Amino acid sequence: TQARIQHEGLRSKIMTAEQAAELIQPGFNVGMSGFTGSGYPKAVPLALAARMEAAHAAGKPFRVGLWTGASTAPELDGALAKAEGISMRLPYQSDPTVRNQINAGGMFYSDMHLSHVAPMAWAGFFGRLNVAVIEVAGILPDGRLIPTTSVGNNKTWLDIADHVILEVNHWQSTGLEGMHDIYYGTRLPPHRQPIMLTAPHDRIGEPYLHCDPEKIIAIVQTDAHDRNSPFSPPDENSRLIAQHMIDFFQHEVKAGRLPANLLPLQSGVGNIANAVLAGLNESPFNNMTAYTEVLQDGMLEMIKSGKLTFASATALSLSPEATQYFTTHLDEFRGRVLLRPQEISNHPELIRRMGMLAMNAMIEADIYGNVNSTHLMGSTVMNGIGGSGDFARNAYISFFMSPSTAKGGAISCIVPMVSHTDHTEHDVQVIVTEQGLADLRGLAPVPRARRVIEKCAHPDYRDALTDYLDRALAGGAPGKHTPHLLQESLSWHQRFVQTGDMRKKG
Ligand code: 0RQ
Repeated sequence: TQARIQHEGLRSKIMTAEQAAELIQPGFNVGMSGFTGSGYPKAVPLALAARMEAAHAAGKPFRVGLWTGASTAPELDGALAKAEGISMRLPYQSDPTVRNQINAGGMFYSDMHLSHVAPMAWAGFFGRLNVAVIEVAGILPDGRLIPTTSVGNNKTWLDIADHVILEVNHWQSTGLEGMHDIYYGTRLPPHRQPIMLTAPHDRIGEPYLHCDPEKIIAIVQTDAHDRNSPFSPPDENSRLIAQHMIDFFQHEVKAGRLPANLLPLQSGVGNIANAVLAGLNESPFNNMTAYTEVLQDGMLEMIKSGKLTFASATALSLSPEATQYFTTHLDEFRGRVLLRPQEISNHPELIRRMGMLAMNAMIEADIYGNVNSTHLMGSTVMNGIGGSGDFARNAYISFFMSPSTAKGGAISCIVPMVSHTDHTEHDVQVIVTEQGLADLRGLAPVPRARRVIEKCAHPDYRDALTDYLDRALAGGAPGKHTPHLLQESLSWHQRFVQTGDMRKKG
């Protein structure tokens, strides 16, 4: 305890998770740490959920507004949702219980660009933040805090919350000290200044979080590991998508449109993203860098092999094996990994300046290149937009990747019109499926559609898509710029909802 909590005055605030949870009242807005299963508080949310369940059993309402960095874990999102204790959730989630409640209409969800959260919270757009619950690795004698495996919105929650509860997690390696870069230079308009970061390895801040000790009302000690989702090896479709991407990069280097070591990489979460990283690790490219949101197994492997010289992120999201390796070989990664607040890791100014290659997964794309990252059949939310919009709109080249079909072929991921739009045709430059890669840069809508159908659609759906476009062009649509048959444009989704298959029978 003495080694982790070096501020003497603060030791008097040590209490149990149950005692700390008593300090959170119904109707509060609570800002918690946590990003993609890393660095979230592990004890107070469970104690809070128990308090909520007891209140509900006694017929008393007990719900809070829950703000985080991004997705957390079953002990946080899962437990609070199970207790029916979340009234409003932002900005990103991927928890099955939370998802079900949102889709059943039992919880409001504000799905936001991750770079927008901190400035909007500062501006007061979400109301008052009553309490922050933040995991740290340690407290220095002067009260500065050592962050853990994610930074997310912690700086902002600590700054704007009325009160702060800290969880000091003894499982988190003290070796993480020095691997963070917390920037305190952001301002609200009209006081904003340029952010002086020009390369992924630049340090512009300091290794610690600040917090006024007067605001700290509780310190809870834990010894619990991060979520650590297991990592599945790439499947055949992911491997094909990765190969298309690498062929494209090689082509672009030859054409002089990309440097030999590429440009800073951003890679989304999931199987496909990991497969592309695995492919890059086997590729001829060297001295690559990453300026990304989440550092997952694939990037760790690239650092280990020396292919990737530096990775900047806001969180780790590693498998149990990779976590084990990372924590026991921290010195290998010191100077090559830096974690930053998400408003900096995802900052449009920096993404545009560095000229990034943004690679994200999608749910579906339409023939014109509009992309849906968040909704199934138009109305059911899956996870959220996360950082994909921050990166896609501002990247040097933005890629969206998906298998061409889902649910055993019953769904085409290339459709006449997307059932929900997260990334408009203007933000989408390259679409990739296992069938091929459609480079849409500089094309008008009709040639874009021809290319998407030819390169990306599954053969089972290609003719139907071409037929749709031909009929729209031939006179079914009043305009020839982006021809659509309005009665038919969402009929594929409607057919799936009714019959379980987008294909016409017979
Ligand atoms: O459902 O498991 O029930 O079959 O959707 O699909 O193939 O497992 O895809 O895990 O890579 O996630 C876009 C959701 C892809 C993710 C998305 C069904 C499919 C399956 C999931 P089942 P997969 P992945 C930075 C970047 C937004 C955030 C982002 C995501 C399930 O990548 O949330 O980019 N992205 N962040 O069967 C209906 C379709 C479908 C479909 C697939 N067209 N219609 N269902 N499915 N296509 C990171 C952060 O921001 C934190």
